[in-house]
Amino acid sequence: MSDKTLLLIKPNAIMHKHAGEIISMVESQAFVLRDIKILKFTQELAASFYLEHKGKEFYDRLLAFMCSGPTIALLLEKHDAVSSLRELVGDTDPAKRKTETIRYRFAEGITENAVHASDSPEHAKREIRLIFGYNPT
Ligand code: 3AN
Repeated sequence: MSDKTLLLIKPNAIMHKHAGEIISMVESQAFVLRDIKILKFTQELAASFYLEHKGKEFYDRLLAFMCSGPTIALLLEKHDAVSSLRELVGDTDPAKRKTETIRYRFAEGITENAVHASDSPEHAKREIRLIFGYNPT
């Protein structure tokens, strides 16, 4: 089934002018771009987005980083979009990232990791609603 997911191109990737290359990598894997938005995370939006990480050791660092500059949000569609995009993005753990992934090429560590991709269809729906303000159809 064709479904939708969310990709965030994070502030460090935009600062280093990697947004174009990241979008090219996504397009080359046959994702269809359904919506796009540039935004700057506020503390409130970042806190809602990363609610599940509240209280973790890296939480404050993560929120400060996400609010440090602009982010580009992409609403993407493809067969098995969530798992396909997670594969292209690469692992959370830098040591486990495969060479052909976005994070292998552009992440600068575990927090400043260039991109976010929704990790389940349920989270994709919630995150798309938070960022774009509507429910994906
Ligand atoms: P992913 O984005 O790979 O799904 P999550 O959802 O576990 O990873 O974590 C959300 C974000 O929090 C990560 N993208 C990363 O920026 C940051 N993060 C996760 N784990 C750590 C950690 N151990 N130390 C620092 N930052 C982390």
